[in-house]
Amino acid sequence: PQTIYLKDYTPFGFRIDEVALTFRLDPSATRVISRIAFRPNPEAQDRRFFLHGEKLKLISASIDGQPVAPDVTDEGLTCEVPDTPFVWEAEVEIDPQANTALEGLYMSNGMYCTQCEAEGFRKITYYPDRPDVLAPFDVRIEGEEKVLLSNGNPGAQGDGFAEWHDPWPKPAYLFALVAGDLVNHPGHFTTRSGKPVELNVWVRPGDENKCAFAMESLIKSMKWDEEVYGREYDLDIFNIVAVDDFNMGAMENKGLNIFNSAAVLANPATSTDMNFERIEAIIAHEYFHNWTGNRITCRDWFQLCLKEGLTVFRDSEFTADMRSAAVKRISDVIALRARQFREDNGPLAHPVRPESFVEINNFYTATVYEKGAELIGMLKTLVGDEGYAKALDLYFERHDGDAATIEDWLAVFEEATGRDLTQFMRWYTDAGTPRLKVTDDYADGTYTLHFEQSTPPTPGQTDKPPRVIPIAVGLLGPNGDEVLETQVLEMTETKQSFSFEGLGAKPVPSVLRGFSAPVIVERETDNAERAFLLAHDTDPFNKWEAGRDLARDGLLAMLRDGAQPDDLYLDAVQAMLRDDSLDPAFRWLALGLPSQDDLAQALYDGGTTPDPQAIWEALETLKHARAEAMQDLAPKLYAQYQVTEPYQPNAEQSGARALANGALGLITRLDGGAQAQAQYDAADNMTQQLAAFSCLLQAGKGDAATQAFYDQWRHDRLVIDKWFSLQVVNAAPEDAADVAERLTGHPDFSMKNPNRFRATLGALAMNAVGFHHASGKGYRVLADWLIKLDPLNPQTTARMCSAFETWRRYDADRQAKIAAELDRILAVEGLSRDTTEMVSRIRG
Ligand code: B3K
Ligand code: ZN
Repeated sequence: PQTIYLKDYTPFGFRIDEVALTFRLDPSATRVISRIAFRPNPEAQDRRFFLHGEKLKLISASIDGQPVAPDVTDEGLTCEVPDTPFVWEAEVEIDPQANTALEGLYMSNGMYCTQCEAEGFRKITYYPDRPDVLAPFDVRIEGEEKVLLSNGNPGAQGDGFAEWHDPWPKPAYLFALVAGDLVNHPGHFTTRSGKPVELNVWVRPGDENKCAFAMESLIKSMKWDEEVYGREYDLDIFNIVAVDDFNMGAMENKGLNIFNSAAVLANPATSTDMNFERIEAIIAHEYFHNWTGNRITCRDWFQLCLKEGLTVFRDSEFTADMRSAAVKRISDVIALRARQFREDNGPLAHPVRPESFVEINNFYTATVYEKGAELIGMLKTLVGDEGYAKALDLYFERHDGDAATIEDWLAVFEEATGRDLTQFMRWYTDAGTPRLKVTDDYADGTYTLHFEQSTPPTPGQTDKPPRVIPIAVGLLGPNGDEVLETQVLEMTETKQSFSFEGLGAKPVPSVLRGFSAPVIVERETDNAERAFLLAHDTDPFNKWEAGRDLARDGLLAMLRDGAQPDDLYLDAVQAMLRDDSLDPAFRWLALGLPSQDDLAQALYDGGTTPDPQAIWEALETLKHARAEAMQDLAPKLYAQYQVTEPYQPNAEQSGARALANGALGLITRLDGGAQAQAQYDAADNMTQQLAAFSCLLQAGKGDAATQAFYDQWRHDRLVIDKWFSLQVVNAAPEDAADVAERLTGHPDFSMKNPNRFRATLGALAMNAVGFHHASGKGYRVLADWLIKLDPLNPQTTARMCSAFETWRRYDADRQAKIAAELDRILAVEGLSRDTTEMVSRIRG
């Protein structure tokens, strides 16, 4: 397969003034008729007329009305064209029903839908399928379906057809079409300049009662983007559609966002608090793309973080405003460490702006998205709120309608704030997670913090010059009072020291407050200091972090030296749980323990080969010790945080439920599941029901609930996904692979539905101890199913290969077993480009 390089970018030889598309829908033989007005691009050297096209049957083509016979390959076509403006017309035939890759035009439960980002439009018709070619689109859909949707504003509609006009020039990846017998949940919004906008959430009949929350979230997002970023919506209508078979969460097509039904449908009976929060965030994310992604798009796919990093940052600000900022920050960092640090410290490490790729779909990663968002957060910290607002205004003003680059993005910050961001660019170009060593000293009232940064080599990059790191620091006096409020230190050198004068005693430092940079802090400290910070730090992130470090170091001591659970940790966590002045959601987060994967990485970094079984046992031992230490406290918390008001998926209620369910976990370890069964039987919302079900499964008392749950919910695909997933995630270490394999034989299992596939096989990878079971069964079952899925759906297959990305950490036996599975996958004849690239990179 061919590698594409950033350095080879050249503009397309032509510009497009207008695109007109007609779709004659048919499940197995849809006709797509295109009429495209091209003219030579004065800024391009290369005038070769190449149009992408894959899996298309070309029926006819003409230029200015004269039939032509282009040279057609598997990837597209070339043709002689005039050097003056001309009109290209073509008719192609495609087969949506046979499209199991879920890219291009496909069918899901009888409805037509599309997914074009990144390079799916070329499976719809011949086109320069690249993000820097922008055009207004006119679309006519002919079909029997009741609802026929595309981008932009509605035009003529009649029996069996509908027309749409999108006035905003857009790249083909933002094209969308939906046709089906759908029903809508309507809504309405008036923009701040008084423009009315019609809103709809379109679903299959039967799902009407799961739309209200998405609509509320959309309206909140529209308002927030006006108030915080000054961005108004720009069409007469905004449609959201729920689709069952979808490779990812959702897609920001102009005026017609398409969502995985799991990322939009919700009601209290079927969705958990976490589902609601995620839906609110994804609705916001896709909506925010209207400006950061659609009005200003990317010049090429290497610039993906330009839209994704910024939009993730914007949606996290939105959630912080709608809910608790501290809880959102902590949750984001937990996720960043679990997914991005894992990626950045393994064979798949790549820069936030990669320099090459084989299959772009493999680069929709935690690095591009979540680390990309961290970079925006650092920029904001470095230039301040006002500088950030000025830079963003300039960005929207200058680049509206453009396909822009990271250079353009940084230039607006430089101009708006007068700062030189040359060194900051390294965050975009250099892969790897910096380590930040911290030491300190104190003499004669002066306290000094010494920092040293270094970044381990990553694939293809050995040299890692120092980066600019914003380090937010506060100091606490010996009595716990803050003696220095948060200050941002700007580290630019490999080694750098910062002094603070006039201190009466040696302070305790609170370093990297709010997780001000995506780095790993290395500081030799003791548990007493951590307990002190946990009790006194005013920064909620670092307060949480102190508790997390205590737990982690205690677990590492258990694993390395056979230590007992640490009393200091047990006391500290109880003190915190008892502190009613703290947000329940925060306390629930502080009750959380490092994951098996976190511990494996920490051991590996410290030079010890992690043993997955031992890690799991240490966690079990600690969880049991906690349950015993808290046998009085847990039932009290459980009772205190029962929500008696009618269910609301808001931050306040969900925090209370999370804490009560955390307490239920502790109780279950001692009562064998009695309380969990009682909660299961009484539950009137999915949050309570699912938490109880999990506890029962963990206690080995889940058989009755497993049957009851299935009988109750068999009609609801999204709930049954949870049923598949929980059984695998909570299976005992030696059973996990068998449970997953058994469930693949269940009549409700389907390889064609990515949600169900992930709920079963993705869940196996989430059960770390089960996946890494010494027998190698976990590896084998996953590899078997990836091999089966690849010919149907390469994109989802390739993504799921990352389950193997940490393989080099483990012992020789496990490494050999994983290597054999990776080789078995690579040896498959006709393996997709997506999976070939992923597995080769992982294998190294
Ligand atoms: N932009 C899409 C992701 C497209 C993924 C293509 N493999 C959703 C989002 O980030 O909002
Ligand atoms: Zn996005």
